[in-house]
Amino acid sequence: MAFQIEQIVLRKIRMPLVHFFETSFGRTYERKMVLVEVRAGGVSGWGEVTCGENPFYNEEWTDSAWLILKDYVAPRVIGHPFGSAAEVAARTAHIRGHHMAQGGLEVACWDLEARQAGVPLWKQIGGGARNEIPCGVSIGIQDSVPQLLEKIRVEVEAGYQRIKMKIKPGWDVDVIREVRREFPSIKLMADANSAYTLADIDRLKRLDEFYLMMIEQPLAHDEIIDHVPLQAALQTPICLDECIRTAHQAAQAIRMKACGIINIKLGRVGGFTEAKKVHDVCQAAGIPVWCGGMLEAGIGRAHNVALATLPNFVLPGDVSASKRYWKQDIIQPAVETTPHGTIVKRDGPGFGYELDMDFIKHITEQEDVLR
Ligand code: OSB
Ligand code: MG
Repeated sequence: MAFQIEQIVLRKIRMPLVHFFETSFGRTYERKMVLVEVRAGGVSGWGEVTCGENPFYNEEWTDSAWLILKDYVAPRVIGHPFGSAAEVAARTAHIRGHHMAQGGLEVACWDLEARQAGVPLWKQIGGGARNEIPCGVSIGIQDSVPQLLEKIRVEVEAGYQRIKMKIKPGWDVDVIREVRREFPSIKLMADANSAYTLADIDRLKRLDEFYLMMIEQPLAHDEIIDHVPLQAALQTPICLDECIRTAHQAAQAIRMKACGIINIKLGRVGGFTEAKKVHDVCQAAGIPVWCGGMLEAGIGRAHNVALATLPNFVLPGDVSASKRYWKQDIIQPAVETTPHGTIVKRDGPGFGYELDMDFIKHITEQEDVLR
């Protein structure tokens, strides 16, 4: 459906996390996020930029995303006659990197298009293969093993279908052994966020005895090639996250046998158009995918739910209930899970939740209306 963006409103919001979240690259206590509202013909579409507060997961951070959107993305898209949301990514593809900034705008355009058509976002992107998406949780590095075991117990009892634990050198083999002793039959995986190198191959091989579903991004954030010899040496499938930013890279990684699974994050690949391409490449090659998370607020979470209704999202993802991260979310109702660890897709127009505009205004630290 054709549209022409008249205005873009950027809002920088700040939200404290219920509990700090620690990965191999650091601790996060609160999120600073950019919300993107695109306005056309009296309808608004919404997106959320998923980058971190610092350039530690990838090169982007909240303030870089703000500048990229204001100075490079907005001028290229405002007033441009788009035939459909599927054309938006190509319009900003000359910008090197900064996929999360570009993606924040791109997903807002899909939401806009779905709202203009009066259909749910999952339908607009070609999803709807399942009514409920299977959910797992990502549990950060804790101060102690008993704390980790307690967190896992809470999430297993809440019904989540798989547990992902963050690892780094020194918080890996011995900790996973304790987890396995306590929880011998849960679906368990580990995410290293690039904390190892090929020199650690013997240490990583020791993880095979814990029959993990997968090990996520063990090697460098921009490294595909070194994962090839590592995957050949491991029984456990490698899942790539950070280093897959395009469908082309997904195809290369699969061809080289660098991984057995791919985590798709909307922001990391620049939005729905590229995410669908990654999905299709993986599906054609028989590589299962799941939907990753970036500690999103409600808009990003709702977009992830829509994405995970595409057919090849067969593994439980990192999309979980709002309350695990937020005392109050920016959407209503908050994202909730069923007792069997799923989230039911929404059937209203667009991403299917209401925005809590009063709360959004309350937590907005900066706002810019671009025309
Ligand atoms: O690597 O998947 C990751 C959070 C921030 C940055 C990177 C990652 C994560 C998570 C959290 O694992 C997933 C979630 O949003 O629940
Ligand atoms: Mg990851």
